[in-house]
Amino acid sequence: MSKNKKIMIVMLIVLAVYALIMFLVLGGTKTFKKTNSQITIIMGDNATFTYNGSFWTYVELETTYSKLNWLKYDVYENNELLGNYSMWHNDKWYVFDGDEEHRTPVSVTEDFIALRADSSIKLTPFESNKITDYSYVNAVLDSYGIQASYLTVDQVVTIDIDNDSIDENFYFISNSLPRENPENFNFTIVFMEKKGEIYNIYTDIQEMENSDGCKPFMRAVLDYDLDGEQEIIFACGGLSARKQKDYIYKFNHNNTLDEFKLIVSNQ
Ligand SMILES: [Ca+2]
Ligand SMILES: [Ca+2]
Repeated sequence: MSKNKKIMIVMLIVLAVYALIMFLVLGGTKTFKKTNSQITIIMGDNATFTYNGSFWTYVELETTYSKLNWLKYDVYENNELLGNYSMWHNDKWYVFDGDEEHRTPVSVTEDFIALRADSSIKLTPFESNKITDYSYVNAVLDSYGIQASYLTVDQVVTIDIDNDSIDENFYFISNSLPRENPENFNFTIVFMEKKGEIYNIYTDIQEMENSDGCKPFMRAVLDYDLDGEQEIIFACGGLSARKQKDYIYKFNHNNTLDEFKLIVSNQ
Protein backbone atom coordinates (compact mmCIF):
# COMPACT_ATOMS: atom_id res chain seq x y z
CA MET A 1 0.00 0.00 0.00
CA SER A 2 1.36 3.39 -0.96
CA LYS A 3 1.90 6.11 1.65
CA ASN A 4 -0.82 8.26 -0.03
CA LYS A 5 -3.36 5.42 0.21
CA LYS A 6 -2.59 4.97 3.92
CA ILE A 7 -3.08 8.69 4.53
CA MET A 8 -6.40 8.54 2.63
CA ILE A 9 -7.63 5.60 4.74
CA VAL A 10 -6.61 7.31 7.99
CA MET A 11 -8.38 10.52 6.87
CA LEU A 12 -11.54 8.56 5.97
CA ILE A 13 -11.53 6.83 9.38
CA VAL A 14 -11.04 10.20 11.14
CA LEU A 15 -13.93 11.66 9.09
CA ALA A 16 -16.19 8.69 9.88
CA VAL A 17 -15.45 8.96 13.63
CA TYR A 18 -16.07 12.74 13.49
CA ALA A 19 -19.39 12.18 11.68
CA LEU A 20 -20.42 9.55 14.24
CA ILE A 21 -19.58 11.83 17.19
CA MET A 22 -21.50 14.76 15.61
CA PHE A 23 -24.47 12.49 14.92
CA LEU A 24 -24.56 11.33 18.55
CA VAL A 25 -24.07 14.84 19.98
CA LEU A 26 -26.67 16.52 17.73
CA GLY A 27 -29.08 13.60 17.95
CA GLY A 28 -28.73 13.55 21.73
CA THR A 29 -29.29 17.30 22.02
CA LYS A 30 -32.35 17.05 19.81
CA THR A 31 -33.85 14.31 21.99
CA PHE A 32 -33.05 16.24 25.15
CA LYS A 33 -34.70 19.39 23.81
CA LYS A 34 -37.89 17.67 22.72
CA THR A 35 -40.51 19.19 24.93
CA ASN A 36 -43.51 21.46 24.54
CA SER A 37 -43.12 25.14 25.35
CA GLN A 38 -46.59 26.17 24.19
CA ILE A 39 -49.61 24.03 25.02
CA THR A 40 -53.36 24.60 24.89
CA ILE A 41 -55.75 22.03 26.33
CA ILE A 42 -59.45 22.73 25.78
CA MET A 43 -61.69 20.57 27.95
CA GLY A 44 -64.84 21.00 25.89
CA ASP A 45 -66.76 24.13 26.90
CA ASN A 46 -65.84 23.47 30.50
CA ALA A 47 -62.29 24.77 30.88
CA THR A 48 -59.32 25.89 28.80
CA PHE A 49 -55.75 25.60 30.07
CA THR A 50 -52.65 27.11 28.50
CA TYR A 51 -48.92 26.64 29.14
CA ASN A 52 -46.47 29.34 28.07
CA GLY A 53 -43.19 27.56 28.75
CA SER A 54 -43.09 28.62 32.41
CA PHE A 55 -46.49 28.19 33.96
CA TRP A 56 -50.00 26.92 33.39
CA THR A 57 -53.06 29.17 33.34
CA TYR A 58 -56.76 28.50 33.55
CA VAL A 59 -58.07 30.80 30.82
CA GLU A 60 -60.88 33.09 31.91
CA LEU A 61 -60.06 36.31 30.08
CA GLU A 62 -61.73 37.04 26.76
CA THR A 63 -58.48 38.65 25.50
CA THR A 64 -56.66 35.36 25.98
CA TYR A 65 -59.45 33.47 24.26
CA SER A 66 -59.18 35.79 21.26
CA LYS A 67 -55.53 34.69 20.86
CA LEU A 68 -56.66 31.08 20.68
CA ASN A 69 -59.27 31.70 18.00
CA TRP A 70 -58.96 30.29 14.49
CA LEU A 71 -55.94 28.18 15.37
CA LYS A 72 -55.84 24.52 14.45
CA TYR A 73 -56.39 21.95 17.16
CA ASP A 74 -56.42 18.17 17.34
CA VAL A 75 -60.01 17.55 18.35
CA TYR A 76 -60.82 14.36 20.25
CA GLU A 77 -64.14 12.80 21.12
CA ASN A 78 -64.40 9.73 23.34
CA ASN A 79 -60.60 9.49 23.34
CA GLU A 80 -60.51 9.19 19.56
CA LEU A 81 -59.04 11.74 17.18
CA LEU A 82 -61.86 13.38 15.24
CA GLY A 83 -59.56 15.60 13.18
CA ASN A 84 -57.39 18.70 13.01
CA TYR A 85 -59.79 21.65 12.96
CA SER A 86 -59.79 25.38 13.53
CA MET A 87 -61.82 26.65 16.46
CA TRP A 88 -63.52 29.85 17.48
CA HIS A 89 -64.70 30.82 20.96
CA ASN A 90 -67.84 32.81 21.67
CA ASP A 91 -68.98 31.70 25.13
CA LYS A 92 -68.71 28.21 23.73
CA TRP A 93 -66.34 26.66 21.20
CA TYR A 94 -67.29 26.28 17.55
CA VAL A 95 -65.33 23.84 15.40
CA PHE A 96 -64.65 24.27 11.67
CA ASP A 97 -63.09 22.29 8.87
CA GLY A 98 -61.62 23.74 5.68
CA ASP A 99 -59.69 26.94 4.93
CA GLU A 100 -60.54 30.56 5.82
CA GLU A 101 -62.74 31.01 2.74
CA HIS A 102 -64.68 27.77 3.06
CA ARG A 103 -65.25 26.99 6.68
CA THR A 104 -67.53 24.07 7.30
CA PRO A 105 -68.93 23.68 10.82
CA VAL A 106 -68.10 20.40 12.54
CA SER A 107 -70.44 19.26 15.28
CA VAL A 108 -68.90 17.94 18.46
CA THR A 109 -70.39 16.91 21.77
CA GLU A 110 -69.66 19.09 24.79
CA ASP A 111 -67.27 16.43 26.07
CA PHE A 112 -64.74 16.98 23.30
CA ILE A 113 -61.08 17.68 24.10
CA ALA A 114 -58.89 19.83 21.83
CA LEU A 115 -55.10 19.90 21.99
CA ARG A 116 -52.51 22.17 20.45
CA ALA A 117 -48.75 22.13 21.12
CA ASP A 118 -45.34 22.62 19.45
CA SER A 119 -45.09 18.84 19.09
CA SER A 120 -48.49 17.28 18.84
CA ILE A 121 -49.84 15.51 21.92
CA LYS A 122 -51.98 12.39 21.69
CA LEU A 123 -54.60 11.21 24.13
CA THR A 124 -53.93 7.73 25.48
CA PRO A 125 -56.95 5.42 25.41
CA PHE A 126 -58.10 3.93 28.71
CA GLU A 127 -61.01 1.99 30.13
CA SER A 128 -62.92 2.78 33.30
CA ASN A 129 -64.40 -0.23 35.07
CA LYS A 130 -66.41 -0.92 38.19
CA ILE A 131 -64.14 -1.76 41.11
CA THR A 132 -64.17 -5.48 41.93
CA ASP A 133 -61.49 -5.64 44.66
CA TYR A 134 -62.28 -3.15 47.42
CA SER A 135 -59.28 -3.89 49.64
CA TYR A 136 -57.41 -0.66 48.78
CA VAL A 137 -60.63 1.38 48.86
CA ASN A 138 -61.42 0.07 52.34
CA ALA A 139 -57.87 0.76 53.52
CA VAL A 140 -58.07 4.37 52.27
CA LEU A 141 -61.54 4.93 53.78
CA ASP A 142 -60.29 3.43 57.08
CA SER A 143 -57.33 5.81 57.07
CA TYR A 144 -59.82 8.71 57.04
CA GLY A 145 -62.04 7.05 59.66
CA ILE A 146 -64.88 6.70 57.16
CA GLN A 147 -67.43 3.90 57.43
CA ALA A 148 -69.24 4.20 54.11
CA SER A 149 -72.51 2.34 53.75
CA TYR A 150 -72.42 2.70 50.00
CA LEU A 151 -70.62 4.37 47.10
CA THR A 152 -72.24 6.26 44.23
CA VAL A 153 -68.95 6.29 42.30
CA ASP A 154 -66.72 3.19 42.33
CA GLN A 155 -64.52 3.08 39.23
CA VAL A 156 -60.97 2.00 38.55
CA VAL A 157 -58.76 2.85 35.57
CA THR A 158 -55.75 0.59 35.01
CA ILE A 159 -52.92 2.03 32.95
CA ASP A 160 -49.10 2.03 32.91
CA ILE A 161 -48.46 5.77 33.26
CA ASP A 162 -44.71 5.69 33.90
CA ASN A 163 -43.84 3.21 31.19
CA ASP A 164 -42.19 0.64 33.50
CA SER A 165 -44.41 -2.26 32.34
CA ILE A 166 -46.14 -2.32 35.75
CA ASP A 167 -49.77 -1.17 35.72
CA GLU A 168 -50.98 1.56 38.01
CA ASN A 169 -54.59 1.52 39.27
CA PHE A 170 -56.47 4.80 39.60
CA TYR A 171 -59.44 4.60 41.97
CA PHE A 172 -62.36 7.04 41.81
CA ILE A 173 -64.76 6.82 44.76
CA SER A 174 -67.50 9.03 46.13
CA ASN A 175 -70.73 8.85 48.10
CA SER A 176 -71.90 12.09 46.54
CA LEU A 177 -75.62 12.62 45.98
CA PRO A 178 -78.41 11.34 45.42
CA ARG A 179 -80.00 13.12 48.41
CA GLU A 180 -81.36 9.99 50.00
CA ASN A 181 -77.76 9.42 50.97
CA PRO A 182 -78.14 8.48 54.63
CA GLU A 183 -74.71 9.73 55.67
CA ASN A 184 -74.21 13.22 57.01
CA PHE A 185 -70.99 13.80 55.11
CA ASN A 186 -69.76 13.72 51.52
CA PHE A 187 -66.49 12.31 50.39
CA THR A 188 -64.79 12.32 47.00
CA ILE A 189 -61.46 10.54 46.82
CA VAL A 190 -59.06 9.81 43.94
CA PHE A 191 -55.92 7.81 44.54
CA MET A 192 -53.43 5.62 42.70
CA GLU A 193 -52.24 2.19 43.77
CA LYS A 194 -48.93 0.88 42.51
CA LYS A 195 -47.29 -2.29 43.80
CA GLY A 196 -49.46 -2.11 46.93
CA GLU A 197 -48.52 1.50 47.69
CA ILE A 198 -51.24 4.16 47.86
CA TYR A 199 -50.58 7.59 46.32
CA ASN A 200 -53.11 10.26 47.21
CA ILE A 201 -54.32 12.46 44.35
CA TYR A 202 -57.48 14.20 45.57
CA THR A 203 -59.43 14.03 48.83
CA ASP A 204 -62.48 16.09 49.71
CA ILE A 205 -64.47 15.18 52.84
CA GLN A 206 -67.16 17.59 54.00
CA GLU A 207 -70.31 17.82 56.08
CA MET A 208 -73.36 17.20 53.92
CA GLU A 209 -74.83 20.59 54.86
CA ASN A 210 -71.72 22.37 53.47
CA SER A 211 -71.28 20.47 50.24
CA ASP A 212 -73.01 18.32 47.68
CA GLY A 213 -69.66 16.74 46.85
CA CYS A 214 -69.00 15.75 43.26
CA LYS A 215 -68.57 12.65 41.16
CA PRO A 216 -64.99 12.08 39.96
CA PHE A 217 -63.96 10.32 36.75
CA MET A 218 -60.93 10.00 34.50
CA ARG A 219 -61.26 12.49 31.65
CA ALA A 220 -57.96 12.11 29.79
CA VAL A 221 -54.53 10.51 29.88
CA LEU A 222 -51.74 12.22 27.93
CA ASP A 223 -48.01 12.97 27.95
CA TYR A 224 -48.11 16.74 27.45
CA ASP A 225 -44.42 17.38 28.24
CA LEU A 226 -43.19 14.47 26.10
CA ASP A 227 -41.06 12.95 28.89
CA GLY A 228 -42.43 9.46 28.25
CA GLU A 229 -44.68 9.46 31.30
CA GLN A 230 -48.41 10.06 31.21
CA GLU A 231 -50.18 12.87 32.99
CA ILE A 232 -53.82 12.48 34.01
CA ILE A 233 -56.80 14.81 33.77
CA PHE A 234 -59.68 13.89 36.00
CA ALA A 235 -63.00 15.69 36.27
CA CYS A 236 -65.45 16.07 39.11
CA GLY A 237 -69.00 17.15 38.54
CA GLY A 238 -72.38 15.88 37.60
CA LEU A 239 -74.38 17.68 40.25
CA SER A 240 -76.74 20.69 40.09
CA ALA A 241 -75.82 23.56 37.78
CA ARG A 242 -72.31 23.99 39.15
CA LYS A 243 -69.52 23.80 36.64
CA GLN A 244 -67.57 20.59 36.29
CA LYS A 245 -64.03 20.83 37.65
CA ASP A 246 -61.10 19.57 35.60
CA TYR A 247 -57.76 18.81 37.25
CA ILE A 248 -54.43 18.07 35.54
CA TYR A 249 -52.07 16.03 37.71
CA LYS A 250 -48.47 14.97 37.10
CA PHE A 251 -46.70 12.10 38.87
CA ASN A 252 -43.44 13.57 40.15
CA HIS A 253 -40.38 11.52 41.00
CA ASN A 254 -38.56 13.31 43.77
CA ASN A 255 -35.37 12.06 45.41
CA THR A 256 -37.03 10.05 48.14
CA LEU A 257 -40.70 10.59 47.43
CA ASP A 258 -42.98 9.95 44.47
CA GLU A 259 -46.13 12.01 44.60
CA PHE A 260 -48.84 13.57 42.48
CA LYS A 261 -48.68 17.28 41.88
CA LEU A 262 -51.66 19.39 40.84
CA ILE A 263 -50.58 21.27 37.70
CA VAL A 264 -53.68 23.36 37.03
CA SER A 265 -57.45 23.24 37.53
CA ASN A 266 -60.54 25.40 37.14
CA GLN A 267 -61.50 24.92 40.78
CA1 LIG B 1 -46.12 1.73 35.58
CA1 LIG C 1 -45.22 13.52 30.78
